Amino acid sequence: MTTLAIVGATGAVGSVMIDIIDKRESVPWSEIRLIASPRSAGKRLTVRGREIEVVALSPAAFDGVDIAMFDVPDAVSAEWAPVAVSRGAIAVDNSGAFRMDPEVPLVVPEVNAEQAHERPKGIVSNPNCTTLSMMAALGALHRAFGLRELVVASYQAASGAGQEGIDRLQDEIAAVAGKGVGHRRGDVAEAIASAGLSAESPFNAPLALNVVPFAGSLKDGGWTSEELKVRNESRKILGLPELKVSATCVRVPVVTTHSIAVHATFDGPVDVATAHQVFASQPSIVLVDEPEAKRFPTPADVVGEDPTYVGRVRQALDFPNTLDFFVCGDNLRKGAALNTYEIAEELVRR
Ligand code: 11C
Repeated sequence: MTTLAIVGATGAVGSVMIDIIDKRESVPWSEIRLIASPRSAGKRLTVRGREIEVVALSPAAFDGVDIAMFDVPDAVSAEWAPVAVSRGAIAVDNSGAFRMDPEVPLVVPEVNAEQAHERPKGIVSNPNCTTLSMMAALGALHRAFGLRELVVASYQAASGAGQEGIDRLQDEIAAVAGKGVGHRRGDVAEAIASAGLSAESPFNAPLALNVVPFAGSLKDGGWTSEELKVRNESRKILGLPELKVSATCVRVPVVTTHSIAVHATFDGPVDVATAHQVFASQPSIVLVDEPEAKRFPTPADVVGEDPTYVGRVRQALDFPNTLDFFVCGDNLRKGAALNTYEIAEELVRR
């Protein structure tokens, strides 16, 4: 008898969690409990053909729960994951509240599944969706070649900023469509303003017909929170506390699926053929790398898919120990709901 709770069940990631549970051939849960803010309590959602009423977040909501998956803002997780633990559950948290806590493992099952079982606080963290988009690929390459340095640039989808981000991008696209803008400085912003959209945007600049080299919040030295998460979380997951990492995080007008251009340097010489073998042997990676046929991964081909897609694998011309490649991963699936659920499956497997 194992009870799974989804905290934040009515949110964008919560909905994907339910979709993942629906599509599993079988699940090990005798009960699935849906928990959300009091505003969403009372809604009825169907999971694996059964209607379940959403209950409000409260200490008693965790009674009898074995594993509670959280997808809520950092402050809500910080308060409520320990409550879930005090009521006997293991919390699997997709917020940033505990990721860098040395007593909380940060887990990507393909890379460090065993760490899910050493959790002094009863909490296991799920990484940021940007870090997660490349972790299956990097973990596999690290095992094969020994990772030494990492330089990445992200191409992040609007849904990384939640439903608000999706709505803003769709509204901006509607505002510029058919207007012939994009030829003159400021004409995209003018079209967006003329359509009556607020000057306050989650992206700090027009995203339609544009790219925005800023994701997250500003931190010391001009870095963004997102860039620091990529650095710190990659180090922790790979068990390489001294790994040299430099990231530039960029928002692009894509609804869902983050992409990353990776420049990864290893302990010794690397070649494309061996890297292809490494990628092809990973069940959670799909290799799409046929440059002559112009076949490579793009977010439009990957959205809604569970695996990480890898392509454009090249041995860097001036860096014998370095591979350049491009990854795409659905930021709501492997980047959030799927990895969280895979951690829950790993926990129950033990
Ligand atoms: C984005 N990666 O694309 C972020 C969203 O730390 O879990 C996820 C933030 C986090 O905006």
